[in-house]
Amino acid sequence: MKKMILTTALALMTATPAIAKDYAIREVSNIDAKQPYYFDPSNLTIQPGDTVTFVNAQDEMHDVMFVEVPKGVKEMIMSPMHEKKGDKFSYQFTVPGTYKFHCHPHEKLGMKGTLIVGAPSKKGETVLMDHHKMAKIHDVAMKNEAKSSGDAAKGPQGTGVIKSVDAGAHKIIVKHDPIAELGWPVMTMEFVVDPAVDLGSVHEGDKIRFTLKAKGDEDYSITKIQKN
Ligand SMILES: [Cu+2]
Repeated sequence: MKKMILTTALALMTATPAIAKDYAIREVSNIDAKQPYYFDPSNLTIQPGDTVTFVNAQDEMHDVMFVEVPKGVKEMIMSPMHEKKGDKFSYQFTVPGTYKFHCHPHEKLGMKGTLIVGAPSKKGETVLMDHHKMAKIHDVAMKNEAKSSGDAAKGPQGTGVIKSVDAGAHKIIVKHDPIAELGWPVMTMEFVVDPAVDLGSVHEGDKIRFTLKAKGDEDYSITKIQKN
């Protein structure tokens, strides 16, 4: 009898497609609290096809980076830096499993969370998408390049599409293709652009080819942009 009910329930579930839902996770700063920086909620379970929007709750620097994801996820999921209240980043999750994320500026202060899509991943079913590791791969690549060519100024190159241009801050957001040299998968990232590059001639939607320069440990600025 129990089995029959279950079968009926399953049949109903497949006959009626679930309606995709939208969820919000707030990026909270509350310096008076015991835990001054946190995601609210920091643990959330959703269903495949649902969308989560990360929203900055105040004028404060936060971002979200997914550092462990189910194996079927082929891209790095990360937001640009949020600075203003209301800055947000949305992503639709289709691959079931366990996702772990943190805020890069406040990682060491415990600003992190876990998202379950459908059901949790079993051991060995997730992969690390570690930006720190990527930065190390890059450092090695840069050193090797400097050694072999004697020209450290010529940085890694990428291609992508401009998502937005902030001429005032001289920054752009680019959805770039994989950059093998840096071990980067497809990502949407914000980059500071060198003052010498004219941002007046590039616009949202432009396909570009760009050159990167390491700036600190894990940061990169764009030194050259060409339309592709
Ligand atoms: Cu943060």
